[in-house]
Amino acid sequence: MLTCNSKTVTLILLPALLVGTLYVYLSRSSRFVLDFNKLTHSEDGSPAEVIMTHVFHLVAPDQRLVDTSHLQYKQPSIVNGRTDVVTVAPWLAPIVWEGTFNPALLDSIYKPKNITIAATVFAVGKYIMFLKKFLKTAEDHFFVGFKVHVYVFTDRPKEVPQVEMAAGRKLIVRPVPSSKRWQEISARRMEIIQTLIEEELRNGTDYIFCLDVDSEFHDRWGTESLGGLVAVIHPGYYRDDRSRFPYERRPQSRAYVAAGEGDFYYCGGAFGGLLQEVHLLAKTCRSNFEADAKEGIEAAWQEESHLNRYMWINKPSKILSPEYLWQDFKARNPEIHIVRFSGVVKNYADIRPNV
Ligand code: UD2
Repeated sequence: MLTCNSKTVTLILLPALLVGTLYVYLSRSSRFVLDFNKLTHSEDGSPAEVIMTHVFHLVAPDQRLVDTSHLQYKQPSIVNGRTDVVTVAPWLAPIVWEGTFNPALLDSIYKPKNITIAATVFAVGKYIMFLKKFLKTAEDHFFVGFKVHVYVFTDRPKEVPQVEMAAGRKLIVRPVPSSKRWQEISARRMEIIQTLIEEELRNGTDYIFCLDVDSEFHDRWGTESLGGLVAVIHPGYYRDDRSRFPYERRPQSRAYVAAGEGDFYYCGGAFGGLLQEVHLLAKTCRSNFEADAKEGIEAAWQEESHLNRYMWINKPSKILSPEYLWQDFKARNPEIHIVRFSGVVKNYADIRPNV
């Protein structure tokens, strides 16, 4: 039997208390130091080392400990819900549609984690004209109430509009060179995102989303979109047979997807997830794009083709429905109850440096 004398306290209880405190601290903190050197990947980009994180540990705050009011929310059901759409992928990743999640519940889970979300957006050449609306509408709908750092990459830093931002949210402008080819502007984003993560974000940001600038937010885009590797289903092809997806079809390219293969067609204009997952994606797509270029091949849809190949091999852990990137010129299909983010109508001949 253990008697509690001073020797017992020093030898057993004190170390146990220290270990216990450390465990609670580590399991509560949502952030951890990243060691990018440890993250290796195969030719396809599949991580050789499994990325484990307690960010997936979702703890609903115990309201009795916080204050007296309990968060009241609708009882979840496993027999009533959306029946017009598929809400889970064959590898059991959720597909997020309006009506499949409770925003207040999710926000109450993520709020105590004190997370920071980075967003990257490129506004090179005439695309600067889209930036103001993008930034203003992001203030109204993108992770409202959370710490958001928007990184704008542009060759026209002086033309970046002043947009009032709420406390905890900020805009960071980074100059990038212009280019005579839109394909290059679009494709170089992977390299710049990889470098941004390595050089600036690694110890202060939890999640990152990479978004097209010629788009506006119309409704909530929030904590329901958080996940390890997050892909958005392209609005143009989600009702089509995969033989019609515009994957890269030449086997010489590292973005190649053969006929009869592939899951969904994902957008190049919106993707994200945990910092280290997006780092691996950007690094892999960049190196495959550059290796292709050395052999004189440019994939059909540049980085979007490489992203689609990557997401086929590395299945996204959360999939966002086309609500998360619609296109203004498209009539809304009945399953689209809400358009959250949508590409504006644009005349390519007027805004791109080459056609
Ligand atoms: C699709 C994708 C886009 C990209 C491209 C293939 C969607 C909705 N869009 O859009 O992400 O994969 O196909 O390359 O999935 N940009 C500039 N200046 C330029 C040209 C492009 O800043 O002169 C940036 C800008 O942030 C723009 C993005 O690159 O939003 C994509 O270019 P785009 O909008 O012209 O490509 P698009 O509409 O063909």
